[in-house]
Amino acid sequence: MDNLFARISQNIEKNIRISDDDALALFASNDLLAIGELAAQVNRKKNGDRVFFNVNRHINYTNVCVNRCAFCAFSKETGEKGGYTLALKEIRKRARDAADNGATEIHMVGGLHPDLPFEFYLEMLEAIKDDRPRLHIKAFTAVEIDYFSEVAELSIERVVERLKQAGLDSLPGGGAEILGEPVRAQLCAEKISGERWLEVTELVHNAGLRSNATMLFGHIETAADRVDHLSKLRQLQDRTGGFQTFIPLAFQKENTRIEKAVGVGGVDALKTLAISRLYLDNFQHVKAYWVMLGLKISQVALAFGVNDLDGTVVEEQIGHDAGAESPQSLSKQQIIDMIRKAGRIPVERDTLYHELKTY
Ligand code: V47
Ligand code: SF4
Repeated sequence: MDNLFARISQNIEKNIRISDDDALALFASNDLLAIGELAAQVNRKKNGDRVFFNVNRHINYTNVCVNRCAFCAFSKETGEKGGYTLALKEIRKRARDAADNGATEIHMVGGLHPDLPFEFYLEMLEAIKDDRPRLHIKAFTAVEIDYFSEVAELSIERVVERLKQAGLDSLPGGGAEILGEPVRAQLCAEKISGERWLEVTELVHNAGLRSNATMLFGHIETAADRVDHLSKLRQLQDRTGGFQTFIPLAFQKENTRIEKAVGVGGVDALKTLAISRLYLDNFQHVKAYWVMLGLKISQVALAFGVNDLDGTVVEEQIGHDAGAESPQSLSKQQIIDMIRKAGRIPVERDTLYHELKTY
């Protein structure tokens, strides 16, 4: 095992990327601090002592969805109690309020609604941009883009072009789940395949939009599934360079059909973040999404290769419907304090990682 750490450390020095076998060996290792130190070393080289955050607001425009992913506690069938679709007026109001309270980004995703026309999504973007043209709209996962192309009977290229014209600035990283098929079939059989997620993402990058990548972990997947997932992302990033940030999402099990999952403990969370940092040498940023990880683990993650704490969020539904115990929202000051108390330098960024202010 000592050899493993020495070898990886030397490889980092020589910019040799870590192999799948080494990543698997790291997952099998219990030397959390050694893994964390290696990841911190890589992050220090890439990003120094600075930790990014942004001021944003999430808007989940509908929870009505034609899919039934086993891990999702958020979605409802048409007509089911608790199903909702926000009116354009309400979406507009939330975005306006967010901008007036200092937000630079709207993060907007939703279920695959059976009846909404493609124009609805275009109008949402236009309405937000109409009111607050400077707001960056990060919206729609590759899963939604694929669905719009079906609904509108347009190619992916055309869908992306229309969304861009209407105001779409970048894409979040959802819908990736676990990209490898055996697990994906059990998790979300109706969702687009992992291969299609990668294909749509590649087209999005080719159209000049940046996006993020996520990995939903801590349910039924093995370490080998995680490494395979990372490998697929690293290969796509080699081709496009379009990914900005990697975000491992810790599975929340309440109200899901995988309630028996052991869930994600602190050790697994930190190990997964650190190994992701080590493996994804072509990603500039690794984000600890505090909504799913909790505030304390997210703060500790800053010593395990993480350099981004996402944002203020304001109102989160996907994780909280599944039992997440984190708050719904953080103030800018709370995020700054979290970063400072970890001995790091808080930097407010916009969605594309332009630095807005160092605290
Ligand atoms: O794709 C669903 C996940 C994702 C659960 O790009 C769950 O900046 C945990 O992608 N437990 C949506 N996770 C959220 C997402 C995201 C979040 C924050 C920032 C960014 C970004 C992207 O949430 C879904 C799915 O993988 N999810 N259910 C659950 N029970
Ligand atoms: Fe629908 Fe997305 Fe939930 Fe799957 S994860 S059921 S696609 S809202």
